[in-house]
Amino acid sequence: MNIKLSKKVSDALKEGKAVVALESTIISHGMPYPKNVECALKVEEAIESEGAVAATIGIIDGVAIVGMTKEEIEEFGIRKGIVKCSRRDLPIVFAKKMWGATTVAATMYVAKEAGIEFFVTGGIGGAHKKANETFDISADLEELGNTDVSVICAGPKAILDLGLTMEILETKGVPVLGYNTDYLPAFFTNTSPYKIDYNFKDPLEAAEIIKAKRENNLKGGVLITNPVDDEHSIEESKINKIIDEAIHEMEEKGIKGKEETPFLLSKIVELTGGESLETNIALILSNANLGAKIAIEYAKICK
Ligand code: PSU
Ligand code: MN
Repeated sequence: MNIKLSKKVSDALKEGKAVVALESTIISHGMPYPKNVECALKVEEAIESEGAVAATIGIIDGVAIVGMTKEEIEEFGIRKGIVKCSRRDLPIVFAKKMWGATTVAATMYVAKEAGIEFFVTGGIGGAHKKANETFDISADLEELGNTDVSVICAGPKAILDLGLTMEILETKGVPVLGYNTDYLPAFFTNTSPYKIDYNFKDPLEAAEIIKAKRENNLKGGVLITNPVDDEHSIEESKINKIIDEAIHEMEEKGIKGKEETPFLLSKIVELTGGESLETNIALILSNANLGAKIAIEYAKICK
């Protein structure tokens, strides 16, 4: 096995304590330095201050570390050449002893192997616009269909086709829950026209739904969406214009495949004059608080 748990994480799991996994693509490919490292450390603090244990996941010299140290997180924020690692990249990165920043899909896989039920991130990947022609559909959706991990996020990024993304989640049997909302949050914006499957009002309710999914062998993930607060939500028409501009530039430059999401995220930061980055950080912190609370309720009802 190319997976290693920190002592803190492995002790917490043995004792049935709440543990929350975190990804590293967001650190290496999702945000500029030094905000990426600041944000990653703040997210860990937020989880721990709720009383859960944070486990940031990344691959170092071919070993997936579950529960990275502060120094390792810092290194993921600075080091050049860390591979953006989705499920298909894992065997290569393991065998070649490379460094890999895990995406939602790869982090879910590692979390499941480690025995962690909860995973907090910013936004998941999904069906890209024009996916009906390009087939560019994030492996995150496939992983949500197959892997028993609950993912807390602020919705799929609005750089995606949200309607198509919801259709695929339905096909794969992934329940989409919303925290005090009937509509799917769209990452930078806290709402969209798409209805989610259930509006839950408190962390215990979400924990009970996850427990019911596990007890009834309904394989796969649960997607828990948490809308960003009004203060940080960027107006839909404004962000959509910027997204269109970013996509246009991406197409002109011929950027494709796994480079698309990192390019779009950094272009949007540039075009919003840094506003989208502040929103991104605010939403992850809020997801961390919510995720930790759900994990704690879950640990209580599963005792
Ligand atoms: N959400 C963010 N920032 C990110 C990502 C999501 O706020 O950097 C990353 C996640 O790791 C996600 C990945 O799994 O983007 C999706 O990439 P792709 O579309 O290439 O599958
Ligand atoms: Mn893709």
